[in-house]
Amino acid sequence: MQARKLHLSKGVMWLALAILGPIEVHAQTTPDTLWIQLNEVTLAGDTMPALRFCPSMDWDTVNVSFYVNVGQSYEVVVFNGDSVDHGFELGVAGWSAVNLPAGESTVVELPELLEGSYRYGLSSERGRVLGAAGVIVAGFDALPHFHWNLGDWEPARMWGVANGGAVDPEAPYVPRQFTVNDRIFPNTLNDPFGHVQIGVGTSCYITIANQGSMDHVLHFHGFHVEVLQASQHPERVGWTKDTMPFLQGEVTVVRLDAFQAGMYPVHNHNLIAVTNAGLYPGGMITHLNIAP
Ligand SMILES: [Cu+2]
Repeated sequence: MQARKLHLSKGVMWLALAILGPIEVHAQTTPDTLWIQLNEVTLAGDTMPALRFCPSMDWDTVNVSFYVNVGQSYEVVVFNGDSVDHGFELGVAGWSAVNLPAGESTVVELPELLEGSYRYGLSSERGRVLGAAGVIVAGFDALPHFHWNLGDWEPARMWGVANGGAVDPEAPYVPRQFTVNDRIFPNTLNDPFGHVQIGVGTSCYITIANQGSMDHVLHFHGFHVEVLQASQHPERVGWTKDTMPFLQGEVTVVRLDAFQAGMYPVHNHNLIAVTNAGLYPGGMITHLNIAP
């Protein structure tokens, strides 16, 4: 049973590794508090302003994604560490953004959810462009469950927004960095939540959330996966495919049945998105590592 392990601090994790052997961590249990923090990230030489939902007061470059139980509501405290007000957004019908005043903690009541994966984030342009967004997974916990938050980043546009500007809708959008869970390849292979590592003859779920400002398309090598959820393409549920597009904001859940061992890439089919600042290979690439 690999899903639903507690998030552990690095020190505790290493201690646990020394005593118990490897622990697989795929997502966090429901947090009591989310900390919105403003800082900077550097990817392949580009330094950019960044907003993240962090699991503690400490800055973290990776947004929190977490599990909830199906049909259970939760109160989560959201601290807005940014200098401007934000709204807490959740990708469920009828949700209206919860106001998060700057510098304050606000209790957000997460509703009872049906089995599925849901995008959460900030409602403002600043919040979206600076990348504060993750997923909440309800159910789908009978198998290991990995997640891929897809992101695209144009540093000049981000600095403009961070300094109080607005995105020019007429300006061409030319991102230089492309991420899975806020990491570029090959660092995607160091991601316990995103790097699929399971044994041959076993299965897992993968949540794929397009958190970016453009549409994306992924190609799986080695396997066709079954679509269990596609928030903007309900007709795809039940399809078995190796290539799939994801509209902006779309959240998809697939099931992978690992019938053969080996190392198989999954990559963006748009070749600019498999580069780091123009250099190939990079960006939105991860691997399916299926142990014999
Ligand atoms: Cu391919």
